[in-house]
Amino acid sequence: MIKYFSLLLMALVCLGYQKEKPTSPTRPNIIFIMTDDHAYQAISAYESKLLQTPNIDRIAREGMRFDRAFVTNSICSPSRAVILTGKFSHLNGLRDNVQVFDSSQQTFPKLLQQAGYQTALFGKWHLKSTPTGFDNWQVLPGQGHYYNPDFRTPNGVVNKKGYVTDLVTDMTIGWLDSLRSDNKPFMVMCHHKAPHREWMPAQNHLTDFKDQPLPEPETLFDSYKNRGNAAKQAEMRISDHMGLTNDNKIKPEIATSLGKTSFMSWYDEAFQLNYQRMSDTEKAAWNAVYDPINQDFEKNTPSGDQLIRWKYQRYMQDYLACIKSVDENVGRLLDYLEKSGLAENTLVIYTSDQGFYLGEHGWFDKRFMYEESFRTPLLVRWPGKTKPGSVNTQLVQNLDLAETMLESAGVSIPADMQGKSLVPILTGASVPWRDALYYQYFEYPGIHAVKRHYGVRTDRYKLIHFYYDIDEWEMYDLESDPQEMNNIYDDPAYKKPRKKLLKKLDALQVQYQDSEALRQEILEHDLQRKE
Ligand code: SGN
Ligand code: CA
Repeated sequence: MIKYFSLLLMALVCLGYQKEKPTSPTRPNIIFIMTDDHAYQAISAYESKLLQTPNIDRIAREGMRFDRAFVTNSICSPSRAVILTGKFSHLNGLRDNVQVFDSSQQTFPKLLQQAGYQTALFGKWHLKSTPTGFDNWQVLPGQGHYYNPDFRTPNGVVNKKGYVTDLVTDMTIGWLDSLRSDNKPFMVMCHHKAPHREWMPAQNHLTDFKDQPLPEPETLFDSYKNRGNAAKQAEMRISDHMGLTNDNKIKPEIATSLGKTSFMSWYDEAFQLNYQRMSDTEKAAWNAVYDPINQDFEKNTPSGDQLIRWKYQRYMQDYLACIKSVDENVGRLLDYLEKSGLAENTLVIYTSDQGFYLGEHGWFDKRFMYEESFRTPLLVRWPGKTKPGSVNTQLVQNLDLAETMLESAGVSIPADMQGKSLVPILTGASVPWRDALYYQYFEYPGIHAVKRHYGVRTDRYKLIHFYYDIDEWEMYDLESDPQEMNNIYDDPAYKKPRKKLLKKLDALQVQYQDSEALRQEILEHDLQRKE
């Protein structure tokens, strides 16, 4: 009897113990903030010469700044598909902005959802298919609009009044607020349209950079000497391919009367359509700023190098003003986390879908494996886990983000994901890390005419192969030539590192299951599609 009694007692003690013990350690919430085309050169945490971004910088100050964060394919839809799947473009099936994402495949939001996370997505999506893996979503159709945009929702398209960056943040905060009584962890993707082309600033930032001359990059007048044909033939030069109307906000009638017609005539119409989205009050505030710019332009009619300089300044004034709204809204979101008591247990990630040229090499846009577009900003705050103010210089990629979020949530990483979780880096553990990155770009023929290429980047060197209608190799010594002005592929002095890079490239293609045959197959498929 005593024996049974003591057994019962033991069982009760065990039960009681189990009741008190949490079923699992507290899982962090995750806020993933991603901008569109936000260059690291335009974030003050990265020592920008162009503007201050105090709120974005807060994430770096209170967390970790990654100085060597890159993408696998520097263009919007593919980057988003890589982030969702943790797989390179040739495996997740979304290689360019034209294709439709197969949203029936495995993604990290789905895995988090299955593990009990509440998930949501607000803002830019650009994957065409219906978002899956989210309890709640409201996304911009295609590129979306800056003023009074439409949103696709599970219940159809709705129009919202306001400025897109504010609205996307409102939705994110609104959703977080609706979860307050719930004790399930959450993951929300807050995807801004800004600062994507056509760079339309919000009403409260219209004049932020108006009278402030911005420093020009050293390579604004690049002649592409010592580079291959890909750089020479790309159509993304501020001089020749940036539109005076849609991009620089010169009224089509003024541009036409001065004989400065757009590189692509539909830019003029796009400008009108964007302008017409504004309310009368918004238009009046807009005109008060842009009419004098138009009048000055008409009076001074800059040409030659002066016109390039003028276009660069105009471009930067609008681009940076769009970022000011992003920064302000990142501040709103961080303040909300603070006030609601969520900050302590929330992992905050800030990144962009890729980098961007801010006049370097005379360009805007992205796509190339050259540093400005290959690199992307990456700032992470994880209270109690990541040492405030830390800086990391390891080679990391957007391919690693799905794995990172899964591991932080205690969810196992599927074997077919191809990146590496950044959790050990974030928590200060020392782990063996990769010594090279793989890159691929497919959208050619296509807008901006950047040729198909792939390549490898190590700590010091970069090797790129441009293919399809050319067969050219480029190699750069990033230590002696950080601006990538001098292709050393055929330089006998670099024979040894070149050989090593070629070998590394082969190894990475095997590791990531990419191959010459697959590229050929993809090429044939894409060309057929374009006919
Ligand atoms: C639009 C832009 C391009 C840009 C692509 C892709 N032209 O077509 O300049 O490269 O989007 O951008 S625009 O005049 O319509 O703005 S991405 O970020 O979605 O990949
Ligand atoms: Ca983009």
